[in-house]
Amino acid sequence: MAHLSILLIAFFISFSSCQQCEQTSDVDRFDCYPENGASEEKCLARNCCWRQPIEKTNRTLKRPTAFRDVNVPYCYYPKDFPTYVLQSTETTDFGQRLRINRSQSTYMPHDIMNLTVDLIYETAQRLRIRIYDTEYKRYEVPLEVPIVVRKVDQTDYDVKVNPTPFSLLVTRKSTGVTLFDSSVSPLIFADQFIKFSTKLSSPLVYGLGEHRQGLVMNITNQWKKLTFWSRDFPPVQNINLYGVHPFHINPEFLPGTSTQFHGQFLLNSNAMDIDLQPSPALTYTTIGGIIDLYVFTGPTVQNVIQQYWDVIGKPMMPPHWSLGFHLCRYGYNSIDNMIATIKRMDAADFPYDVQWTDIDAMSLYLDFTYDETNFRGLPDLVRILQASGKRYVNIIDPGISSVQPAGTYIPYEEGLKKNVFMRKYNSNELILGKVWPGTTAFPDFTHPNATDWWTNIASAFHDIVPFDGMWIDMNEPSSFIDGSTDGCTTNNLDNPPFVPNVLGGTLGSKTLCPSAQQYLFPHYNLHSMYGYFEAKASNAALKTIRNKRPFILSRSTFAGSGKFTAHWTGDNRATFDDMYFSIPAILNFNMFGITHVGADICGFGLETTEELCTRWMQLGAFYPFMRNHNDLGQKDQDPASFSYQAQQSMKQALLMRYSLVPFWYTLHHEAAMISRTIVQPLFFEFPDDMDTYNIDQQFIIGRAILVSPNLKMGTTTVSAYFPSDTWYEFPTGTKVETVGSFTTLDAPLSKINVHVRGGFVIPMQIPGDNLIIGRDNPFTLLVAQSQWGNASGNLFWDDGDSIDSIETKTYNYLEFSLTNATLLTIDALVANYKDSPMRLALIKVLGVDKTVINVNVNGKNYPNFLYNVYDQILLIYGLDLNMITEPVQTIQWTLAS
Ligand code: MIG
Repeated sequence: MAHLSILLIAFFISFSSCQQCEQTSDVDRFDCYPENGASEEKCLARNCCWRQPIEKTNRTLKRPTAFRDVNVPYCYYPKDFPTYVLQSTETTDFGQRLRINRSQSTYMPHDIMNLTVDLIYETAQRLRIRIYDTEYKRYEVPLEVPIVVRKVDQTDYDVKVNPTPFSLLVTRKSTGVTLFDSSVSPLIFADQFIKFSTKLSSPLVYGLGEHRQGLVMNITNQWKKLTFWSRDFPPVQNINLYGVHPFHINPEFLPGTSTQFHGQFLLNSNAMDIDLQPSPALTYTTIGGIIDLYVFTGPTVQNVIQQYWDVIGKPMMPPHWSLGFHLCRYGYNSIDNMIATIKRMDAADFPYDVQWTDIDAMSLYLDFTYDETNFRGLPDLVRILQASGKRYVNIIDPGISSVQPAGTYIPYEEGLKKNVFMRKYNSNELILGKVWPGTTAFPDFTHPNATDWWTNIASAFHDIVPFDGMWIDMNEPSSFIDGSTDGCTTNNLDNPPFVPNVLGGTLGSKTLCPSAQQYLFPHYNLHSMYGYFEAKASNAALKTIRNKRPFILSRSTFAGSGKFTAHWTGDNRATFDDMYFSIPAILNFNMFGITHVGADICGFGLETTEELCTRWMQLGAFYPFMRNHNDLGQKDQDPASFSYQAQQSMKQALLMRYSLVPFWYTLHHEAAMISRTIVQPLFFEFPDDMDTYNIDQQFIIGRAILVSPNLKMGTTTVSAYFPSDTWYEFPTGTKVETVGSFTTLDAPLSKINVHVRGGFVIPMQIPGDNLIIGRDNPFTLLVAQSQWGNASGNLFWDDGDSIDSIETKTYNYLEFSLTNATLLTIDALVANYKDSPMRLALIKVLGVDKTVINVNVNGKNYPNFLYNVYDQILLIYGLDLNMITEPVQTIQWTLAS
């Protein structure tokens, strides 16, 4: 009987909401049953619509299956699905405060019936929408974001509130384009289930990391689910990975106008799914916190990035030495192997700056120890390296062994005393996991004592092994077991009513129980920020210990981590495919404000080949962060381990990198000061060229250097796209003839194709064996003329690793400008750093289409120049100009008429 009445009710509901289920197109269905095992009964029990897709499609349709496949949902929200209605509107200093409520609850437990919506008009280009429980304070992400109490008068956006059912519409004032529109699906706000959607303005979406995927998510014909919950797993597609960055960029294509861009950032650290569908639309489903959504109106893509970084913080300025080549591997296994590697690198004359060690150099995998048997003499070796201008970085994992004999392991014992370890739910006992050293406790880096404790134990080790930077691995945090040595509880933190599509199916998969206690909030909320807080503490520790600009490399990151750390893309493999995926990854991390980023060159897992490693060293020479790293058990892959011929190709790429370090360093300064990406996709610079939107096998460094690596095994050409502009080959300087299309370039194994864009002056330096040795080497300028005969550039230079050189203005800042195709000026706008001679030895001017008949330097005739009529290159050599003694210097030449 009861059974029958349930069926009748279900029938009645589906019948009565028939019209509400009408839909002209499948793509506008918003999934009401994303979990496994959807069925008609379960769907109807949620008051949702259950229908076969209407469109005949050759896609696999979403049927109830054992795994979550992503496609047209059978189960979707009817138009009248109960949701919130507007109760009141109040004008406030920051904008508007709305009260909304709902009278009917949903299928999720603990709906929050009364919500407050704050519309904060923070800047003319930045709107913040906060939706939260009117009565009880909920968890909010402990990220320091700007607090705006007074609205701006003029905004580039308009906000409209729809009262019943409640929804928000944000449009761009100038064009009317939709920037946010939540009317497409009902808002659900339950204690552990928050879901809302927005219409997108185009089906091209960028960002939403960390995931392994191509640069553009084109959802024209695609449903896509992205999951956010930091996770240690070798990067593969369609799973949650090490970091969490719920930020995306969406271009707005309007016929007859230049492309504009907007972005959104959901400030939420709980486990989350973001679904994309062809309408085009985006759905956020998060299981905690509040809705704290930023809308950035650009209108250029770099404006969107600036507006995002204004919220999360700008990237750190890295030390100069960290721009050099880094060499690492897991499994030197002994100091002898490591010394052998260093020696062959030096003997083969590779420029290189930083030597690393992995966990095999630890004693029993204990943090802040070294193996005094197999790595006997490590402290001396580090000092020897440092004496020759090299640096040393070692690895630290967060798990602190809790099972060492009493009195033998200070990091643990001090940590206990200072109360810094995470605890079990509702208990004073530590929560323990298992990592390399066996059973471990996990520091809670949000604890007020944690940074001091971390600094002290790192400092004590630094007294023994004077490391220069810290590599923080395994900080998702990763554990070899699920939950803890005692499993997890059955409470609603460990077993929420809805679990996003996380790898392993549960939140505690290969990490700690979400119910674990941290000082600020339960791990349930802070899990994805573990690496963020560890990076913050490590950055502070290094500042204290070395009193120099810190270098941290973190695997797990969250929005804002770039303030503290560099990043690498984790455990990739030695395949050509992995090499390709590194490009969208470094471009994405630049958008996320973690500009100092690279992938393990030559591949971490699997055995590399000479061809792959050569190609990858060539590509990696143009990553912001360049490190060759290898897994335990794989054969050596340092450049010196290959054939003489391969070495020459790798060396060529390294010399290209080292010669460009002044340019890189200046880009980092710009990133840190004015929020610009260091490397960027082509469409950032050529937004009106539709051919650029899908390009992710090439990228641009700064605004000026186009890198077109050969990513295909066994090939000797590459198909490269040259946006319509002037391009010159680097370093030769010859002009590219065909632009505005794909061109086939020669790309034998000995060559990586790199081109300089007309209109830019690139500051360069003659490379030394490492960046310390080469620091005072002469500079050179590469002047790439635009078609109008002008070019500009700049150079930031300081001592390379002071903490406060920017604040104290102890730096030099030069501007270069070419005008009239004949006059180059060097303007030392700031010249406060005098410890290093900034001698200019050579100027190379590209695109000089008339014979040069004489050259003048600072008003005096200068005889040392060569004009190459065939390649149209002017070389002014043998200079010895001190670029910072005079405020302005001029180099002028006369062209034959
Ligand atoms: O469980 O320290 O991503 O770079 O070599 C593996 C050993 C732990 C993972 C890192 C990798 C590192 C490795 N680590």
